[in-house]
Amino acid sequence: MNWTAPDEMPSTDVASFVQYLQSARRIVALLGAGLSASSGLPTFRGAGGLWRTYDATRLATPGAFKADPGLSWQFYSYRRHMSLNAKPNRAHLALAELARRNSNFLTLSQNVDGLSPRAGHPPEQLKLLHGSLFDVKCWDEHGCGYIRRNDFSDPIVPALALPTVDEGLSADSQLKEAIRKKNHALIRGADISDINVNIPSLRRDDLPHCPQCKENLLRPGVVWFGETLPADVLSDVSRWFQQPENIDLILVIGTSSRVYPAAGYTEMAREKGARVAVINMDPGDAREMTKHDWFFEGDAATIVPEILE
Ligand code: BV8
Repeated sequence: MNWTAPDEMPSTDVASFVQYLQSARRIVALLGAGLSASSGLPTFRGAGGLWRTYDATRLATPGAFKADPGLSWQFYSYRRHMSLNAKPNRAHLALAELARRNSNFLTLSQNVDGLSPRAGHPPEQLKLLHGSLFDVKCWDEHGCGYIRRNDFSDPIVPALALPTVDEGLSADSQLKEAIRKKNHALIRGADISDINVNIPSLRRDDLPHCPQCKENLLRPGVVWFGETLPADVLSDVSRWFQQPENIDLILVIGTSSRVYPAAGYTEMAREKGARVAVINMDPGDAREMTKHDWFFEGDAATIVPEILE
């Protein structure tokens, strides 16, 4: 990890950043879960974060889906539900505005919550590195190639409904009760494995099925650990980085920069001449990042509109 040597502490001076931003032409932003924290969505590693309450490698992998598609779908259905009920915050809106103002600005988002698209970010300048909760696609190594946008059904199938507590238990009370307990654990942020109820996985027939090939399940259109990022996204991003012109600035917003290859784009931008501005709630996380020129500590939803407008 390249530390910023003490005598080269990053600047916290907004005026110098704003002055530089005015002259910057090619700008890239790398976004993480911290950008959506103020919209009420939990981050991954932070207090109460999704990773703290479950082991991401247990849930955000193909193996987890194969092992228990019902558990995986409940995890993603719960996050779809939360994201659909969240709103883009002022940082999402400011980044969309910057993209409209500057066609040489590219946003690389690790977030799957759909908030940047809903903020009106020009789609051709927004690359969703890890896919989206609101795409569904045919599941299996080969699959039939079916992929569709689905940001309208919550839940995507009745079995994934978050049952209300006072709901009467119907004939399949065992299943409903189990789902209720598991979902309340999810909502409480408890670790699912802590529940000492032997929760039967959802019946395969109750899970979303591919309408095209009819036999495979549908899966969430996110990139799991161990999966490569979407080929079209990777080639668009590398084409942008390979343009001969230097990059003037990278904004690293609300990310712990621990997941690769996404986190590697900061160093790549620096190697193309970019100056680095980090916006993060945690100076500790910022210190572990590659050498940076500005560090603005605090909530992205407050800082980003201030420094971009
Ligand atoms: C791959 C979708 C090829 C699913 C996610 C080197 C090169 C290549 C690969 C690897 C490598 N080293 C290791 C790997 C493997 C792996 C990896 O990176 N592992 C990590 C754990 C070390 N990478 C992969 O598997 C990738 N695939 O490389 O393919 C390949 C294939 C096989 C083998 C090797 C290579 C695919 C990774 C994609 C995983 N999918 N999401 C889902 O969401 O369920 S990752 C997911 O977690 C997010 O998308 C995001 O990327 C990551 C979480 O990071 P953050 O967004 O940064 O969130 P976090 O909570 O960590 O931090 C929040 C930050 O915000 C904190 O700093 C906090 O202080 C700050 N903050 C909080 N509140 C605020 C705030 N800041 C401002 N304001 C606030 N209010």
